[in-house]
Amino acid sequence: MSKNVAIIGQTGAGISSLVNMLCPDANAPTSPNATRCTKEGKEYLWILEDECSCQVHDTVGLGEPGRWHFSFKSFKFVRKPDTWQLKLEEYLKKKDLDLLIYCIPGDRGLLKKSHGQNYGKVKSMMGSVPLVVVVTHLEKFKDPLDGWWSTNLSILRNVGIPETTKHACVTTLPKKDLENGDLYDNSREGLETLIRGILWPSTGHRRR
Ligand SMILES: Nc1nc2c(ncn2[C@@H]2O[C@H](COP(=O)(O)OP(=O)(O)OP(=O)(O)O)[C@@H](O)[C@H]2O)c(=O)[nH]1
Ligand SMILES: [Mg+2]
Repeated sequence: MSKNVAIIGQTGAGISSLVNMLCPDANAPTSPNATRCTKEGKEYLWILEDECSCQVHDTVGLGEPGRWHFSFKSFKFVRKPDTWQLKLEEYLKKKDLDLLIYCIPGDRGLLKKSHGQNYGKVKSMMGSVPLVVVVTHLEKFKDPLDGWWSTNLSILRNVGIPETTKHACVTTLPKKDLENGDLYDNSREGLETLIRGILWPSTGHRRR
């Protein structure tokens, strides 16, 4: 029943924080600095109830999409991949992945076109692996966190993430940093429900 799940996204989206939420013993390094923190992919074990387990992969974050240049090979304009994209691709291709979780920040002003462009890149890079979205940075969202998605459909459309994408809406801040600890528990549960629904559909959803 062991599976491989990679957490991916643009640098700073909360990739490593999400790993720590799923695997509380992981202690994957996180940082508020402007410079990137995770420079190599690394896997951590997540043991769920009922003997399910996962290798959860913390990965290098993607940068802004590279510049356009004309490729004489394909005879069209293409974006030059940045070194972090190449590094991520190399890491992911070596793993036998069952699921990709793409993090985007949902806080006002943080979600940009580049998040959608990178989503498109990952989709074409890893086409056959299921790809879901986790919206992070939602601790200030007033309604139930799940409501973020339906409230922001026009923004999702604008950045190019299909509204039908399977998703969870969360905060990945540690419980100790939240005034309302329920937000942490709800976020964790929402994540587990999303992941279980794809990896082990027969084990039943714990919520919704
Ligand atoms: N407010 C808020 N901050 C968050 C959330 N998730 C992560 N952060 C903060 O954002 C910063 C970056 O988080 P990381 O988990 O290191 O992000 P990352 O995507 O792994 O970034 P790199 O490894 O640098 O590419 C840290 O200071 C986190 O505490 C969230 O849901 N809400
Ligand atoms: Mg990181």
